[in-house]
Amino acid sequence: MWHPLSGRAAAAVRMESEKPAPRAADAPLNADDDDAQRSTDAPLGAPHVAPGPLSADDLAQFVRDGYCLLPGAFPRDVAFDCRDALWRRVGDLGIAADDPATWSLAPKGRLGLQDVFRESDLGAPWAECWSDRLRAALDQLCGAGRWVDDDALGCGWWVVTFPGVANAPWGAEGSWHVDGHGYAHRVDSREIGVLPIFLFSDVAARGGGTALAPGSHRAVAELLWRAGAEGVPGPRLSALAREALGAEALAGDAVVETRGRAGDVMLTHPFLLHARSKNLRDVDAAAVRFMCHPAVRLAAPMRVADDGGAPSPVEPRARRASRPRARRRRAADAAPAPRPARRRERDAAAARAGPWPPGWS
Ligand SMILES: O=C(O)CCC(=O)C(=O)O
Repeated sequence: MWHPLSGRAAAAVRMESEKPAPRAADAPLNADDDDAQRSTDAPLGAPHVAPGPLSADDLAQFVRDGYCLLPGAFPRDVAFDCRDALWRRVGDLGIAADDPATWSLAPKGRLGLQDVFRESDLGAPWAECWSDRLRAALDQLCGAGRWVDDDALGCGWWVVTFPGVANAPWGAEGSWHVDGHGYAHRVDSREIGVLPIFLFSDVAARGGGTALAPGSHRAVAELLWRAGAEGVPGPRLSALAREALGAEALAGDAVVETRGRAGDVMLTHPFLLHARSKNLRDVDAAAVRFMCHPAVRLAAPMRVADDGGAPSPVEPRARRASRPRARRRRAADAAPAPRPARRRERDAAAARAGPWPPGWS
């Protein structure tokens, strides 16, 4: 059988900011409705979801925090077969599992390998990562038939993190970001519906598991509501989200580490801020962290449920202001006001609103 990792040229080493955008999606719905004041802090609803491996608590956690772990998402021996193949791949760079002295060839103790192994051109072990169990969980999160299950699904964008390089204390090391650097994000974007984080090695505490900012997906949804149809380019969205959340939300105990066993998948919301983290484990080949974060695309734009709606867990919650409140707001806007006072109000409102780009409401 053709082996995907054999005979390749020197590894392309990239970091997440250079990841290619997921395949472009059709133009999304216009989320900018001037008749509605929407907010994403609505109480959590109870979406109708298909039965599957995720429990009601898992689904509630996904809606509330933006992630949940699917243990045993794919077979553990498949994970280790993939890891062995990846060790052979990094062998192209002169890095060997049994020779920690070679690990320093990875700049700053990490490698980003751009290879993507797709079902269409690979057999085992890669295809087996997209197991029935994982697919059933994606049905629960997105709705059956609402995510793109085609032969473009793959495993790739490997981030390998070596122990023995970073210094304590543990924390995020890379920049906090949402994935999807190459397109303008909208609240109903379909380029990424779920971002699964595949574990190909056991990842213990302080072992370099992707750092997650719980609940940040709701802040990002709020930013996207404000942006409306124009959307926000990925890097700008990440910067705005970091600013809106503040440093405290992205440090210390506020941060959650992705931990688990080889074969687990951490299912994350596409709006969740995440970052690389330090691998502070002992120098041991078993502690070298192998993960990948491929995007699962949606088959249709995100739906946004209003009162009484039943979106899937990935879809943003929205709440319409009552019509009387919207009317009051319009009436207040229409009332004449002394110009200087109005200007002062606007300035104060702009200062409260934060560093939005020009044209944002
Ligand atoms: O290596 C990690 O844990 C994070 C990688 C990441 O954020 C990405 O590839 O987008």
